[in-house]
Amino acid sequence: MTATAGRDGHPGTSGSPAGSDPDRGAEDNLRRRIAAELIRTRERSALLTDVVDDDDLMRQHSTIMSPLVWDLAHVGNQEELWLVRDVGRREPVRRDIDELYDAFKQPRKDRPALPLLRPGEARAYLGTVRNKVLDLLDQVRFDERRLLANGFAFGMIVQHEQQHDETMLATHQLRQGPPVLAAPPPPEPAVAVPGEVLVPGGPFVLGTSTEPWALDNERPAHEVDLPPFVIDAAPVTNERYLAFVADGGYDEPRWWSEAGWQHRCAAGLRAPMHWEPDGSGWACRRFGRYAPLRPDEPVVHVCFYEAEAFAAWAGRRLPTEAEWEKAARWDPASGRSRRYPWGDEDPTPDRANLGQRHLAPAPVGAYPAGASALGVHQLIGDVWEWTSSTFHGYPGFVAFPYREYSEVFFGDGYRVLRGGSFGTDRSACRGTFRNWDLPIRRQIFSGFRCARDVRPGELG
Ligand code: AVJ
Ligand code: FE
Repeated sequence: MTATAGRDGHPGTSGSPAGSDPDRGAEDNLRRRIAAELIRTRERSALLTDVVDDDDLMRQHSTIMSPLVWDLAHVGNQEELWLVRDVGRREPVRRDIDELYDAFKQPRKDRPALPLLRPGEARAYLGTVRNKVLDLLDQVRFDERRLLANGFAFGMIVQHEQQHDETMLATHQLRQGPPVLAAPPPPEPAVAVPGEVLVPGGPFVLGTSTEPWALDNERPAHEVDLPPFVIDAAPVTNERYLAFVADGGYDEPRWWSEAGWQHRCAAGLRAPMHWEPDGSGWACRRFGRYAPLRPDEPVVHVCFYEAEAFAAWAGRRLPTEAEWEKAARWDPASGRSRRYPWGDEDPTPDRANLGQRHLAPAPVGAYPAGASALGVHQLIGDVWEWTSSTFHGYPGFVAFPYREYSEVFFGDGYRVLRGGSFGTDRSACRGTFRNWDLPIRRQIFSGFRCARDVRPGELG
């Protein structure tokens, strides 16, 4: 959403949060922006579920994914729990279905066997909940509770629905059968992108305490001092990844971590997910269509272990999430951390490949307007980028508003991904946004870029 720019690390320039402004006009403006975001988001959920028939919606396309109709009703149930019941203090619409749509109570593999709402019932349920929400949005006072400050509860629900929309898009990619989704191709490269960028050592501000709709795991802002490092100016492309495959990288245990090699063998990995042998080379299947691999496109559908092995083969490593964020947000001219690589303004179509506007990552060089102050390209959009970091709370972390969003996933089991993919909505990514998944997962739109330490003498 268009929110007041957070200016972390510069107390003197903190924007005044629109929602806490006692002025009625500012509150109405926030209401209008929230309603527009809710409606825009629901259009996406509808598109993703209207393009297939009822049987297809009820079916499980992969045991690691939910039936699409589960995601749909779950989105409505979260909206009911947080906005109708908690924020609006209204009577439950369907208390009887809470358990069915509780992700912690229902393992994914069991979801198709549950007595789920049929597609027509699910759509009607979402409509009933949404009408109540739009009604209560008109009456809500944003200064009443912390949960409502700057419209946070609504922003959290918008981001939740958009995250499930991205998950539904990944389910579409796993679906068998003819294509049902279409979009224009991403833009062509407009500039040549250098190989690597040097990021000077020194402190910078990581995370945020001011971004109005930032989730709990992005908070609080805190200073981190990093030694200098070098990071790829663009995500690793199919061309570079193909060289690793062709060099026998998948058959050489020395490039893989112990856990990575074990997984490579158990899962029989030979190439990224959705790559298919094509004569002597490879093609890829994307939303039901076959296409040759485009060399200058970021590689997508690799797991953390594959990213880690490529980096070792290339004589590099994955960046930590702090390194990724410094490359993305740190502005050497001001010393300040910006909301996005290009500055504090919200994403626009010329800055980043987001929101399912295109159904593929864009070739390297297609988004010069999205480059960071240091000249690092395509950090936001295209592909989620694996980092070497495990998922933990920042110093001073406080779960808000519920432990189950982030805190229960803290630990060494998950790896952090940054930046968002072509399937991520602009409301659900920013310079501070943290995604996480198991290191074996690759049905998500995941790629990576490499980093390395500075070589002796390189700093001049
Ligand atoms: C942040 C993408 C890992 O999909 O599991 C959705 C988001 N949390 N419903 C997920 C989420 C609750 C979450 N990720
Ligand atoms: Fe959810």
